[in-house]
Amino acid sequence: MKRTAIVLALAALCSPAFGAILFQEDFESGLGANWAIIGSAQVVADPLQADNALHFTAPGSGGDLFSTVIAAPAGTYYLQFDYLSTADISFATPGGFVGIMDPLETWLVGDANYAATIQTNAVPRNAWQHVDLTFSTNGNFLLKLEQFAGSSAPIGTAYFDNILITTETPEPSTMAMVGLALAGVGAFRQSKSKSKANS
Ligand SMILES: [Ca+2]
Ligand SMILES: [Ca+2]
Repeated sequence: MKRTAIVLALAALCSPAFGAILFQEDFESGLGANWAIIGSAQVVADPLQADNALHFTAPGSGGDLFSTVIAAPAGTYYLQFDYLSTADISFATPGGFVGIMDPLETWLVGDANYAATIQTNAVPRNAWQHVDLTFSTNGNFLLKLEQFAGSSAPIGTAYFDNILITTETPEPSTMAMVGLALAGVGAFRQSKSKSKANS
């Protein structure tokens, strides 16, 4: 029994699942209940795929599209989304920025000052790219997106799709695993010697 319990505990620690979904948006139902302030954001036909995506019809600064409150205890979470610039490569900065407010403003994705970069001349054009990062929040937060007013690309050429925020699944800590294993071996030996004494 003890061995089974240890195996189950280790399996739970090693689970590759993303954990709980906090926020999910594929823009197939317009800008519905997920969004509190819409600004210049519009859902349009994905220029490369047979579904819908998001773009902006006016430059933003400080955020253009704001989500409703995403309930979350303080901690670290995963953000992933797809990003496309249809601006010609001669426009050095394609414009996409993504941030949170918890309630303080933190830009997570943008130019080289942020955790992930989608605002440089190295961003591929006319191809969706997957962006994926971890971030921390002090508690409940809003997600916000824009095509930055300071970028060089023509407005409307920065697209977003398939936004997903999930709870972090921590890597199994080696020390925790060693501790569990030792505790399990100890318990197993104890019950073995008890059953010997009883026989
Ligand atoms: Ca979509
Ligand atoms: Ca798409």
